[in-house]
Amino acid sequence: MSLAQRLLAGDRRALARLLTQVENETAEGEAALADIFPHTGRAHIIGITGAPGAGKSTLATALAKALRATGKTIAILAVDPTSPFTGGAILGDRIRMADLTGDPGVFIRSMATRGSLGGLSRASRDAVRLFDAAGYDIVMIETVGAGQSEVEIARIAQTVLVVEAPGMGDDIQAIKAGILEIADVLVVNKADRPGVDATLRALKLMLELGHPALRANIDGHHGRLLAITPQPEAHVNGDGALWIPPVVQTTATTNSGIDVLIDAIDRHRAHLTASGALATLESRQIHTELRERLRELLLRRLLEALPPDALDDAIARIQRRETTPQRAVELLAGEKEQG
Ligand SMILES: Nc1nc2c(ncn2[C@@H]2O[C@H](COP(=O)(O)OP(=O)(O)O)[C@@H](O)[C@H]2O)c(=O)[nH]1
Ligand SMILES: [Mg+2]
Repeated sequence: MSLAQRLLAGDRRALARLLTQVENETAEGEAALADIFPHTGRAHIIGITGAPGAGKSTLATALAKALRATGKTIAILAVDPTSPFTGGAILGDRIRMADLTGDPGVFIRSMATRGSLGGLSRASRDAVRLFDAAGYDIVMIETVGAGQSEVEIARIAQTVLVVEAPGMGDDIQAIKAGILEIADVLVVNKADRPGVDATLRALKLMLELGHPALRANIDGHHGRLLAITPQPEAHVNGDGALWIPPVVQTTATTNSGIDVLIDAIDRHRAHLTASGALATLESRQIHTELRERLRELLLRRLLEALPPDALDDAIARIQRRETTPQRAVELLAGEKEQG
């Protein structure tokens, strides 16, 4: 039996080996991804993002435990785009998530950055497909909040949790611009710590100011809601149905608020399905992936077809101001004759 067949039959070792193949972009991994693709599209993919230390890993563990109690199976992918080392953060996660090891209904895997963010997002997407085909009901992707990576998560996930912790007080600067735009559920974790109310207030205020739908509500222009351009993937509002991100308080270390969070996640999934937004979201995600893959493929082909010195020659000519970058590109792409 091939590794792909073994994965589909529920073999954990085959899954682990294929995750490595996919991470290393091997031909065997590519072939397996093609074989398993028809078996994907079932899992609920949940992205978890937020600043380091907010409690994402603890929260993922608490969520996994509670979801296991309902019979669901869970895969967790911990992605660290900020550090080239599989250092402290991931080691800490291993310890936090140790409670879950030994349960055949849970699979935990970490992935550190190697090369570009684009490479990481591709590897994460493929890893999620492996988990999905292996039959996990829920796939969680945890990443460190590092700007671009949140957006990359939103491109893969169906439901995005943005996790904050008290301590920022009223300093709404602490919430990076743009992060609220990708949130489907806002989580204020460490609700046992002082300052929770201030954080909740700040978040709700940010939400009211920043969320186009809520802003429209406040303005009283209900009719305009349908005309609002949907935000990036995470906020597709199919058929005009509206999702306003709920704000949920949790204490991950004592499993407090986890049931409310699971309810919010379930409601978001139900919203996506009922509104038709799930299909719209998937079609946008495929669109993005195809563009990325096409870009890579065409660039690789073009570079392979060029004479070995073509790029260096172009650079030298640009540096001597004999040509411009624009003209050089047209020439390299074969769109203009040399002249
Ligand atoms: N007091 C308190 N500490 C928490 C809570 N959740 C997580 N922590 C602690 O916060 C630290 C960072 O948690 P971790 O899950 O690694 O955060 P991550 O970097 O966002 O994944 C750990 O020491 C956790 O035990 C919580 O709800 N309350
Ligand atoms: Mg973590």
